[in-house]
Amino acid sequence: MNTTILEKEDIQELLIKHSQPHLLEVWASLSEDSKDLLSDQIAALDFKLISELGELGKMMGSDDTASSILPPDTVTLDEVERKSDRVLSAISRGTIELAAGRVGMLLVAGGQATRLGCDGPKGDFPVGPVSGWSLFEIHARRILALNKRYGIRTPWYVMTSQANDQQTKNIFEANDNFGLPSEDVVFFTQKMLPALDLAGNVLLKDKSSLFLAPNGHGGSLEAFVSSGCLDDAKSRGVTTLSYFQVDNPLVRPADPLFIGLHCEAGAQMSSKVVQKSSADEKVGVLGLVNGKMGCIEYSDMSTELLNAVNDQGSLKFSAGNIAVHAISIDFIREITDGELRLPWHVAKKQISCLSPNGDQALVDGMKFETFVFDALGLANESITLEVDRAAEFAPVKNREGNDSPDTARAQLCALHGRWAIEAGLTLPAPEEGGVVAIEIDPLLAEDAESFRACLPRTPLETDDGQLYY
Ligand code: UD2
Repeated sequence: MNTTILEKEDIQELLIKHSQPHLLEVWASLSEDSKDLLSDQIAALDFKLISELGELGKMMGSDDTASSILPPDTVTLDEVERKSDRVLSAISRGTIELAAGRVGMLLVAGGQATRLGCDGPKGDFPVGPVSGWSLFEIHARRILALNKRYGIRTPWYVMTSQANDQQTKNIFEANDNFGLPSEDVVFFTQKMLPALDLAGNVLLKDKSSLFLAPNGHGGSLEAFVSSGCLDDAKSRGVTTLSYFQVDNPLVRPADPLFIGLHCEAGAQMSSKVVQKSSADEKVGVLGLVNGKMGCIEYSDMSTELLNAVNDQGSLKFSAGNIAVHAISIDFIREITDGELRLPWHVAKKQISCLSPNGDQALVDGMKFETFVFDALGLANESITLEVDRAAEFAPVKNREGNDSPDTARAQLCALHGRWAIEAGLTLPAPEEGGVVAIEIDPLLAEDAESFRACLPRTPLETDDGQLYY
């Protein structure tokens, strides 16, 4: 877009009015083309919000919200394994909701995968231990399986950010949407926000662009509505969204029990949790914060709170958030009607940007995000379901070590190996590192029971008496 001379004068006025003088200094030294590029970005800024965020960042000290947290009321793994009446009834309700096509999928994939350090979108990262399938492909195969199971067409809403939108679309296109009809894969983008220095000045990435970062996965709710996805979902008869993150290859977005519990309770937003593996595991914990359901991020918890124990001597705050939610469509409409005000979270970090003296440098700065789990506090009803970590949570966060592609692959192999053994199969010898390379296609089975059911009833016998299928 070409900015007219008048518009450029407006931009200068705007910058003076909103006390961003450093941008003016850069402005004076720019070529006309660079001015065009930068002025488009400046014109799109919400200066009122930027000034609020700058003030918030300056005030931010240690967070004390966590002092009034209580453990949530949870549907425990024990109850699920006992198959209580509530659990059985929820499974049949969830099956009805899924089979009727009333559940849509919402994937958040707008993050920057900084810790994993991959170039493109995280979803393109190969994690299938045998297949080499990417995270996107594994998720897609689960949705394909759901469609196949019930003869339905499930819409998959994929949230990207400006930083990875085109790349993500290219990957889906190059892979024929992983077998899903293109009309059923709907992309939408979240908003971006400028990063600020500690004094509240907008940072520049380079001379002709601002340093912009995605506004957090809390931005998915507003963007889902403003992009038209909510209307699209309604027109397809979707009443519940199954929300999940791109980084967990074991996520079960079409879990009848979870969907059923949520619907039977008339809940607006529900969550799955796992028992935290240790006090310092980097997951948020679900809890009642000042009487309302919420999630306290690990970085916001004091050491005392992280290590607090209950009467039985185990971790008091152990409901680890795996970022899987069921969200009702009407709830999203209701909370976004008017301005959705989720609390801002400030991350103070060193940001590689254009320093005031015009060099590329690391500057102490602030990024701002909202988190989707803060909407839990707006729900009148919310279910928290505890699930088996080994079966449903293998996050890919870091390049190596904990929560890395290697640990996720090993966990997939271990889980699928267990399904195979439970179905009476004999596993091949483990490879180096003790991992048996085995992977079960989500299109074939979603758990041990469905895997057993898809095998032929009678095993065959080899000459030496071994059974095989
Ligand atoms: C998140 C949770 C944490 C725990 C953990 C489980 C937050 C703040 N914390 O930790 O409590 O549940 O996950 O795995 O969420 N994303 C966007 N847009 C954004 C930012 C993130 O789409 O602006 C997506 C991102 O692509 C990813 C997900 O949100 O799929 C999580 O982001 P993260 O990796 O930054 O969150 P993390 O690991 O700190």
